[in-house]
Amino acid sequence: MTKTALITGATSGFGAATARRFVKEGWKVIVTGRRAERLDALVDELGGASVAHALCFDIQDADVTRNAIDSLPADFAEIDLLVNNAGLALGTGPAQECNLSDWMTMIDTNTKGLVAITRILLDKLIERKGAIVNLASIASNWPYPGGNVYGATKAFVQQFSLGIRCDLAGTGVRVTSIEPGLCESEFTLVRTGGNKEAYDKLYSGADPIQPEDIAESIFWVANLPAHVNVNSLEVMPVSQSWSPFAIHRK
Ligand code: 8X3
Repeated sequence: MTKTALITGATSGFGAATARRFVKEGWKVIVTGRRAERLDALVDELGGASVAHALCFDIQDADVTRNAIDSLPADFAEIDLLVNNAGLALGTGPAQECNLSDWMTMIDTNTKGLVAITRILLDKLIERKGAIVNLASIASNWPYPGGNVYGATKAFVQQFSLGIRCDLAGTGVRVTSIEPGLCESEFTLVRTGGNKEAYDKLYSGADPIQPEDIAESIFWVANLPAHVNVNSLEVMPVSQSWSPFAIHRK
């Protein structure tokens, strides 16, 4: 039986790579995002309307999300896997210099949007003994300067994943938190407000993770035998590790 994955934030990066990975293995995908042209182009690239369906909406609004899910055609209405990838970071500066509206946008998208679509799809996922893969971050686990609200939203995603796994015990639904580290994608351009110089500097000589690496992790997690649940999976490039604690001296 053909399985269907709904992937949020599929217009670039992890989301688009994940859609490609699953379609390659015979899955159908629902790709969601805010940029209709990119979604339509992705659907074409993936093989058209028989294998991919675009849902264009802003995940920050729960009512809009519910309407979008309700609009799914019958052949895309049964969902086996939810990949909660939509999310963003805005800013790299210290908290005392941050813009409050950037913080609210991250909270609305990374936590409230993710919670809303998860709740809206839970009955369908339980019906199919499906799976949820949530994109958290190494920022869920490790604080770093400038991570402030972004890291807090990703810690929420990780804890929400573990929490709903408790509630879903006995349903057969699997839940995983994936925690990527330095990855080369549009994510960094968004975070730096389109600063290509900062983007190039961050990745220079770092051999970062590519979106396809995370798509591979998601595919692996979602295709393990039904009795296996990966709770959390932290993935860094080999070039990334930890520094000593900072000590401010007088
Ligand atoms: C993205 C990875 O290192 O920018 O979540 O926090 S990092």
